[in-house]
Amino acid sequence: MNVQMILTAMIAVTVACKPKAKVNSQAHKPPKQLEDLEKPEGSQPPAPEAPKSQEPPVVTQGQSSFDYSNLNYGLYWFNENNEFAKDQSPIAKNFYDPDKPTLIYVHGWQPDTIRDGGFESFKRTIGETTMDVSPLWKGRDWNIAIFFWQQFSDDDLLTAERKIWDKSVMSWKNNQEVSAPFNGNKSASELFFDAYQGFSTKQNNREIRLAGHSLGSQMASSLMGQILDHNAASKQKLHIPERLILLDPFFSANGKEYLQDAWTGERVRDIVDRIQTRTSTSIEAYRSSAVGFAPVAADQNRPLTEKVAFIELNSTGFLSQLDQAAKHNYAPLHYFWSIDFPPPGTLEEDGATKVLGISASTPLKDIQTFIQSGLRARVVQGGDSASPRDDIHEVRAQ
Ligand SMILES: [Ca+2]
Repeated sequence: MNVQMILTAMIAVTVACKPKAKVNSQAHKPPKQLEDLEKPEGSQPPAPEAPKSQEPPVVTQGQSSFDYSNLNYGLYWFNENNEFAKDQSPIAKNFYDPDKPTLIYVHGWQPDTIRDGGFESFKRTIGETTMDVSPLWKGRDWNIAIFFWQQFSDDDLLTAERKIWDKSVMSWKNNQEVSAPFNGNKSASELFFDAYQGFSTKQNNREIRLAGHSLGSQMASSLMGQILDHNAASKQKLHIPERLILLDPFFSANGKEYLQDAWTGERVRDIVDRIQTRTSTSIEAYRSSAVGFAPVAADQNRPLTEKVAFIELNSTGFLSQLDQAAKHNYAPLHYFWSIDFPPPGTLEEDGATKVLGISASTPLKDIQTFIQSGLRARVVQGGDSASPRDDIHEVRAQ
């Protein structure tokens, strides 16, 4: 099956988000100024109110749709109602709290998304199943964000992939489907780095996960490489995500002139090597379809799967084998949903180490043990339901 056709169908499913009614957020009062609290008794009557400070107002309202007549991209924080607000300070804590652990998700290719007014969110539909996973994470006190770059990635597949690495082809599309050159002089992954740097400098909690779907896996990997480069060159170190999650990643075949003839999957493997040499970041990779690690018209990238905690999800019998688009889209839903259940149980071959299965709720140390043990897993039970609740993983040596 043609990968471009599969991915085209996939996107049509993913981005069918309808704007919903606005929900009033709680009014947010700024903290009292110190001088208000420490005013001595008998002091002068209060002076006329000083002019308002130049600080911008606290963002308390989210949005539930995009205006594609202008260019919008960046890191957007989600509240528990699947509304989102662009990363900026100050922002209400129900969108972003620097003291909380944080999940940052980045989407992939988005053909025709701008024409259709669509976008990804944490409310996802796969086959008969619609699931809003944002309450699962917000209820566990996580910040959750999406890096949106759909006005760049709404392009032909290979150009969208190239924009991740090569600023010379950056253009964006408006709601009239007119493309314009991007004047920011940065690639899509460099824009992602800028957004991450802004986040990292205000973030206190170091429990950070970075998850990318499809081409978004290349975005996430490139970001990791840029963080390592930055930290090697600068005294102002950025937080390094504890966990990198590649969800049905896609790498096109063949060497790229813009990567000095390297394949995109090869470039990501190089970054993975650097991550594993220099950091304690754990890396998970989930395959849910014939698109991810595809052997035809793409790069299967077997050497990558051997370096990370690799989980084969394509025993997803609740979806038709012909519907590879839905299977491709299942990986993010599976990962986000799995935070709601204990780590999956495992069946093990004789002599295998007793390990936990891999999911969003598996502790970091258990994922590291899994990787160090040279194991891989595949779902052998529970594939006839979308929920990860009933999944059993078979674990075996690589
Ligand atoms: Ca299941």
